[in-house]
Amino acid sequence: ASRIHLVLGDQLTHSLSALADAAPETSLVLMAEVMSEATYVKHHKKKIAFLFSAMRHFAEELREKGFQVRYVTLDDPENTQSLKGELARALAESGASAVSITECGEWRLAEEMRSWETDIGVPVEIREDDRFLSSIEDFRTWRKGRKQLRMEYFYRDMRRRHRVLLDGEEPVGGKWNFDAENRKPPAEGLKGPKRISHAKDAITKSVLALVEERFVGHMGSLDSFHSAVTADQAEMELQQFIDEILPDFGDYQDAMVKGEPYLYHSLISSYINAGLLLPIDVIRRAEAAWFEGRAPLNAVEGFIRQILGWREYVRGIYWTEMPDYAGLNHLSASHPLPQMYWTAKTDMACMRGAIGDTIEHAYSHHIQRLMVTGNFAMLAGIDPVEVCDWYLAVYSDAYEWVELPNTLGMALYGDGGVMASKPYAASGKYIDRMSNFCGGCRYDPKLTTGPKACPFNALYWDFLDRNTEKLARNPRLSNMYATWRRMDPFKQDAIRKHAAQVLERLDTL
Ligand code: FAD
Ligand code: DLZ
Ligand code: SF4
Repeated sequence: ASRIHLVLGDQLTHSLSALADAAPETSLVLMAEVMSEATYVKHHKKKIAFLFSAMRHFAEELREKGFQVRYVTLDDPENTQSLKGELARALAESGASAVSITECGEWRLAEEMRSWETDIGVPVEIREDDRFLSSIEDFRTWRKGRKQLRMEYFYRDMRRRHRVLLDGEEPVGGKWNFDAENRKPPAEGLKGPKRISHAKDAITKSVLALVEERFVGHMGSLDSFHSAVTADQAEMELQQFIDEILPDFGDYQDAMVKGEPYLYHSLISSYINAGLLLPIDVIRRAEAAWFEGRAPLNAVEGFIRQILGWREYVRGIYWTEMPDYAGLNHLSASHPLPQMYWTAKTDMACMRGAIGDTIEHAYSHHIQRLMVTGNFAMLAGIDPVEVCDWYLAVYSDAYEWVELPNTLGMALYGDGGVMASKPYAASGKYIDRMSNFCGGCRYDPKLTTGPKACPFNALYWDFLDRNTEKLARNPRLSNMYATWRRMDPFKQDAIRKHAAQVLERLDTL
């Protein structure tokens, strides 16, 4: 072969730019399972199993299309356990003299790749990842000269640029954003539809055995693994979502129900992020459901905004803010991450639910990530590096380009407002309204002090109080600060004392 085309674990797309000029006669496609990628954080077992099985299936598909594929398994005795090592070895053994790669999703690896050409001594061509709908350069241009970045304006531009849900130049339905309709609390007894569970084939079974053996001590269990591992299987789930679930996506987007990890969410983030589904295809399918009258606009617009808006926006923020971004700690938060994040052992029913779902499924939906585990970490002042490492490890859809802005920026306000116009801080009252967790909790969302008080409540006021200097000037918080200032000083004092006690016993809540 004369050229090596490297395909990373989250690049499992046949139209990938690295493969654009691949030809069976002259090309060698390289894929490698390596410890350096599998352990830079302690990824959840289900995340590693999903990715390795999907990688192996993708390699099979390439072989069926006639390509030569060099696939290095994790337990191959010759495996150098790093991508650079595997590339160097493949070059030496194949005699190839050039390399094609699609730009990768994490700064850490992108930095490393910059030196490969010199280190290995052959031309390494790094191509744009055109699976995204905005290139990094487009985003850089978009943000240039803007003092405050807001997703909403980026999103409108993207709607126009890709002509999504448009009527001429105007948004269908007369509004760009129907979010106000998407905040319904859960109705009594709300249950999500039953989801597809994929059978495990021989490839998946051998991956599960490998992961069980090699990743002892990583979060999770593989017993209930049922994920899609091919594009066809991911497509089945997308089809079910569009037909049966999307119509209710909008109404219950922010709702949380005990024992219902999925509700009306699509569960496709790991598939899109790994390349099994293309974002533009997903968007067109949802759009068609509205045009054909199969789903209401608040659901379809809300769903499309997550993919065409938020997903592209956070990626743009990541690549235009890194590398400094990862070190920001605007609120000087420094507590260690409480043990409950690894064990789900806590009397706080909402935290137990959200973390329990995470341990079981390597998934929890957006509002649980943002308003339960994220909100708690922000209010308690947990060190953002520890929080970000946790999110990067435990979700099967987690890659730093998407995890970091969501965690550091959106959930923790650690970037001081690059991502969000105010901290998403909320007390137990919000969780009580949007979920059914509080009914089964040892704590009471209506109490702020005393042994039964919901820990979120005192922490909420204490968070505002502690951060007065940094936050009180934010006009979107002025009502909350006014309420705090009007509060009886004795009550304020009791809240501060209770918050201090809560912070002392974060590991026994
Ligand atoms: P749905 O609710 O069905 O949404 C549809 C799709 O929209 C998702 O599949 C996803 O591709 C996209 N999307 C939705 N919200 C976002 C968002 N805020 N940013 C980017 N894309 C979005 N998402 C990840 O893909 N990887 C992560 O590592 C990740 N970490 C997060 C950490 C925190 C603290 C928070 C608050 C959010 C994080 N998200 C992350 C965003 C979001 O929570 C997940 O994309 C979503 O929960 C995935 O589930 P779903 O496919 O059922 O999504
Ligand atoms: C996440 C991951 C894991 C667990 N393992 C591998 C692997 O063994 N080989 C590989 O090519 N990619 C893996 N990945 C995905 C990479 O970490 C991902 O491509 C980079 O983080 C850039 O997004
Ligand atoms: Fe969570 Fe507080 Fe409600 Fe308990 S009372 S479930 S801790 S919000």
